[in-house]
Amino acid sequence: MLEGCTPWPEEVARDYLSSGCWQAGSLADMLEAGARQWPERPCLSDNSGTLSYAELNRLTERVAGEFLAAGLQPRDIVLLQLPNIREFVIVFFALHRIGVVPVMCLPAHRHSELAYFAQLTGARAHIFAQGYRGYDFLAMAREVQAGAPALTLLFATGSGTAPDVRYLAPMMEAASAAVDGEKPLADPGDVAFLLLSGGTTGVPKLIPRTHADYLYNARICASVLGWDAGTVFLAALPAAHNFALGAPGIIAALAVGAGVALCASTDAEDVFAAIERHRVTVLPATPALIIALMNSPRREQYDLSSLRQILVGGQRMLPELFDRVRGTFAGAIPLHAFGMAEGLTNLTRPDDTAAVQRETQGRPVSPLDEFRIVDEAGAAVPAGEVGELIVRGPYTIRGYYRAEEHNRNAFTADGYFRTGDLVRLHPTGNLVVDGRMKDMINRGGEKISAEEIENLILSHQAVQMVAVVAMPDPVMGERSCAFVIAKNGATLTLAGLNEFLMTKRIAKFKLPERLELLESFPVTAMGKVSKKALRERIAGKLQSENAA
Ligand code: OOB
Repeated sequence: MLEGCTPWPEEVARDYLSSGCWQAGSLADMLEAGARQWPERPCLSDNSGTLSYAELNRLTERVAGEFLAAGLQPRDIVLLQLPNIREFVIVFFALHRIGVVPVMCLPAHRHSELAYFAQLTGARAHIFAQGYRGYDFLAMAREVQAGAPALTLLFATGSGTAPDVRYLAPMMEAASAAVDGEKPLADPGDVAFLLLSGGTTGVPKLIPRTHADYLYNARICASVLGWDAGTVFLAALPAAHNFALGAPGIIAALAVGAGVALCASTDAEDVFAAIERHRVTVLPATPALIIALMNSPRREQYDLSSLRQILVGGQRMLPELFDRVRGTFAGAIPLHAFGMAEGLTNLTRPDDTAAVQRETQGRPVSPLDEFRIVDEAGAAVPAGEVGELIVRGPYTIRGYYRAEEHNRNAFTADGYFRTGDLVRLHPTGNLVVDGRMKDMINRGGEKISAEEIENLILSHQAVQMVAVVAMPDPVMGERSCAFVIAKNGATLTLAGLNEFLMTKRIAKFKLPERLELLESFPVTAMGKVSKKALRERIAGKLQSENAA
């Protein structure tokens, strides 16, 4: 396994292999098998047209050859930062063909996140989309490169003439297929890529997912959902995120010969147009996205009748929202996807009763997922009571990348991952998410680590103390609110604070959306800042403001 990663214990790995859930072969081998089995089937569609399985595989081979020619080698790590365009999928599989490990960055990430990933991993390349959404990714890439000596290669979408950049458009047309025959066969235990954690600590953690674990995760999701060649999956949520990538996601669709459509925007009209154009059957969405789609006045103008499954996850879908989705998209069932980048995927099933589909967040997709619901001492809570969900299994990691100290707390001694989610067992055996223990803000499915932002705010000269908490929001579920005690005589506005935070060059979605200045913070019996009291305070304040 890649250095800095925690393998499954040997005997456990042997069981996963002998039971057949882990199989030989890499993600690239999966695509190649698809190209042999159903070469002409539509595979990948975006605004520029549709590629068949054979075409996608051929492009992947070419780009892999070009990556090798540029100097990338098996086990190198690269920063992959592409939006939902065909190059994302082509590059992703090309890297796997040659055993290169991408860090799955989001297009929203900026200098601060990328520089950190580059330094932590010793990444050798950065692959980005030129000018995507008007942002100068090249300038950012060069700056990141300046602080990361191993990062010698830049790859950009399209074509161009910058001497320090290699362009993907000509690479996709190159005649080379240099990888044929010399492709390293991935060991099932090899790390395929590093996903980003939702994050509860000062810096985001990287999650090593192996070829075998991810393929199993994806395949079992597809099977549970009954996907087949007639399925068309739409990725409008970021493809680099576990929900759209494989749990269930793009990989799950390609594993069963289904079609994948990509939409580079989550604007309601763009999503509707993609559904109509590609006759999409499965739409994964966050509650915030599904609310935006339902609230859009343009919905009636599109033919959305192909939709069969609407997977809602990233955040809890309340029963009332479930009812609204059902009433709005006739012919499609809303299903809960309660997953995490660390592994465990829970789904409600298409054949669950309506009550179970409405009221629970599903159950683990694999019979080999072992979960427990425990109290603070780690003892199982009585059935039906709320406790922390802990889990281990064939596709849940045993450790974050290069995070030994953090891992000691994040996992139990016997290898269970502490999810930080508070759940209870429904009488049917499904899980109901009741809350969470982890200190993060879940902004429409996008996770913000409170500690990460607090550390930045603390470096502002006017700030003496800070606590960032979630405040309720009807669309995003939560938004972040910064409570600040200013230094004597100093003052601060939200605009001023955010201007300061933008100089730290972080992803914009992490900016607080409200600032509350206090003289002192409420504390717990232990004398710690009570975030619970702060959350209640801002929730109460919002309520009275809305009533006024
Ligand atoms: C997904 O993955 P992450 O890694 O961005 O976030 C995981 C966390 C969970 O631990 C939980 O706190 C929350 O997001 N969450 C949900 C949820 N789905 C995720 N909370 C309540 N209800 C749900 N349905 O968010 C993710 C990964 C794969 C599939 C779906 C979501």
